[in-house]
Amino acid sequence: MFRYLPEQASDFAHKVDWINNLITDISVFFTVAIVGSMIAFAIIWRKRDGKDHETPRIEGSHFLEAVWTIVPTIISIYVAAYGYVIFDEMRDIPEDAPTVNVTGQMWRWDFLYPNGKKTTGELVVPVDEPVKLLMTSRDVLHSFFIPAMRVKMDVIPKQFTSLWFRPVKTGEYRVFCTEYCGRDHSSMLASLRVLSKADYERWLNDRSDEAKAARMKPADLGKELYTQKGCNACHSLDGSRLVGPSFLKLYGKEEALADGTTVKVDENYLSSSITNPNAQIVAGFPPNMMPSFAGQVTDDELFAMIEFIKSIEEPQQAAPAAVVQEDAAALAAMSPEQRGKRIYETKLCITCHSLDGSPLVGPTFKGLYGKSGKLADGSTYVADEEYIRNSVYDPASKVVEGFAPAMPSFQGQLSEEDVKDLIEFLKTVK
Ligand code: HEC
Ligand code: HEC
Ligand SMILES: [Cu+2]
Repeated sequence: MFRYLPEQASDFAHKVDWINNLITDISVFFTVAIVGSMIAFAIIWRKRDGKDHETPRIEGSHFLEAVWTIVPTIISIYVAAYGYVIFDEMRDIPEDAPTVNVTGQMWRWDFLYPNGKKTTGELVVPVDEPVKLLMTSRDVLHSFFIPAMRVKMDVIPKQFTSLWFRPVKTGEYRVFCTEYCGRDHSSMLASLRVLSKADYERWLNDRSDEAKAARMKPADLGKELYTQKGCNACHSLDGSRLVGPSFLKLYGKEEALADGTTVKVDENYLSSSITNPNAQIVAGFPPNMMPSFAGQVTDDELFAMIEFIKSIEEPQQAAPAAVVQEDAAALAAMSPEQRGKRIYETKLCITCHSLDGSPLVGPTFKGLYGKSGKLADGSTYVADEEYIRNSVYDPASKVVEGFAPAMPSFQGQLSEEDVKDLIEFLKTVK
């Protein structure tokens, strides 16, 4: 009964589960026994035929008292001792275990292997061999948790903590950050891949990706980073306005800032825009929108991104957004509502429009379709298909009362078909 623990993938797992299941069973047994007799007694000895009966005087029973003291004591000591034995085993790291370095930071996990290979978001280990993780954090407290291995440990800035485990079967498992560390804590995930020894050796010694990155020109690496780090969601390469300004011809220009000053866009300005975006806000753009990349990019990567931005002299086809990248066949197979939902999620509508009724930067989409409302100029409108189409292509022409005209136009970014799909989706958001 009550066997809900995840897959057992390390040799700790069955021991941890055994004691966990024992504690659960004992707790269930005593809960049922105690609460059950309470209820039974309350029914059997309830006040009958409206008469009060005198409560009998009962002297204590040494025998019973001894039983209910000694039995729980033995159980507790057993649980504590067994728990300590397993804990001790978990803390006793085999000397010969190869060490993988783990660094946590909002919101990713980086891994460094004994031969210098690096990965992000994926830990790869061989089966049947002990592996030690030596962990630290670049920013705040995190906690590294692999449920299938039954191990977890705090990850602390400026300090090393460690854990070890021995996987007993190959496969893919989830890794969580299990200590609340900020806004996107829940997406601080990684996967653990356990490979056969031969596959692991082959994987570890395959350094072709790094060699490729090391051979790349900084501007080319910057271009990869532009999509990898998600800058493409907010910055176009063709001059069009997304959430943030386009990178086209940005380098060298006189940029007007929100505080009325201007600044010449040079390497220092670009670098501070990336690592401290709120220090200088571009005129006409919202503050607090761009996440800071301080600590999230290495010096080499920062240099590469600056070189990339400098190279955008001609309009370029921005790297295709997620919707476009998706297999055309898969998109065609979706219903219009599903496609509309994808657009909502991938075209940033989600950052400004909620589905649950709460106002964000823009009004909520909940119950939007068909509702009537008021515009900033005092006139009223009904949110029909034409109105929504117009809001997407020309948001500034009709601004909803109580909201800033902060919505970017999606003219040229969303086709008429896309807008139809979006409307189908909006109809379902009641
Ligand atoms: C969620 C949207 C968003 C993401 C993601 C984003 N930015 Fe921004 N970025 C903005 C906004 C909005 C502004 C304008 C307001 C400001 O200056 O902070 C901006 C401004 C900038 C500027 C100054 C532009 C100018 O015209 O002066 C640079 C440079 C920049 N971002 C680089 C980057 C890089 C590089 C990345 C990826 C590593 C990135 N941004 C990711 C929203 C974003
Ligand atoms: C940067 C924030 C932002 C993004 C991104 C954004 N919007 Fe908006 N949107 C707003 C704001 C602010 C308003 C209210 C002011 C106005 O009407 O222009 C608004 C208004 C609207 C309205 C009218 C709502 C009403 O209650 O009448 C519709 C429809 C709409 N947006 C659709 C979209 C769609 C579809 C997307 C994605 C393709 C999107 N928006 C992306 C900020 C945004
Ligand atoms: Cu975390």
